[in-house]
Amino acid sequence: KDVILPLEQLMVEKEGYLQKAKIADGGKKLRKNWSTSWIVLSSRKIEFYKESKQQAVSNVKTGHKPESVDLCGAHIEWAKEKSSRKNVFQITTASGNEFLLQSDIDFIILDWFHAIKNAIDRLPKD
Ligand code: I3P
Repeated sequence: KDVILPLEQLMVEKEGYLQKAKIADGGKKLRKNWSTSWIVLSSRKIEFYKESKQQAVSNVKTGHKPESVDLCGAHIEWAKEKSSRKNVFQITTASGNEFLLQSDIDFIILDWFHAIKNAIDRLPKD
């Protein structure tokens, strides 16, 4: 049986490794726990994989799902005060999930910030 995917889901805009900490779920604060995540940005969502890219690809084949974040109505902002680490920004979703993303390498975090901000700005707000 054929699986038909919306075109936008096929359009990966950026992917790579960042440090990630989810700090709220549906508005409820979570204990901060940084870990490396393989991150895939497409036009209206970000997917967070706990594993390496290779592992993520094989897990997709077996139906294992990454954490998916809807960018419609989301906000992005630098979050210097939320961490002792450098180069941290926060994504807050319309559903009240909050994620911190971080890299020690300045150009990497700047590229990600602008790519995600551009994606959010292109989307309808609701
Ligand atoms: C947290 C851990 C995080 C740290 C956080 C600590 O401790 O050290 O790395 O965040 O600081 O509470 P634990 O592992 O015991 O939960 P940063 O690395 O971002 O500073 P915070 O509570 O000030 O956010």
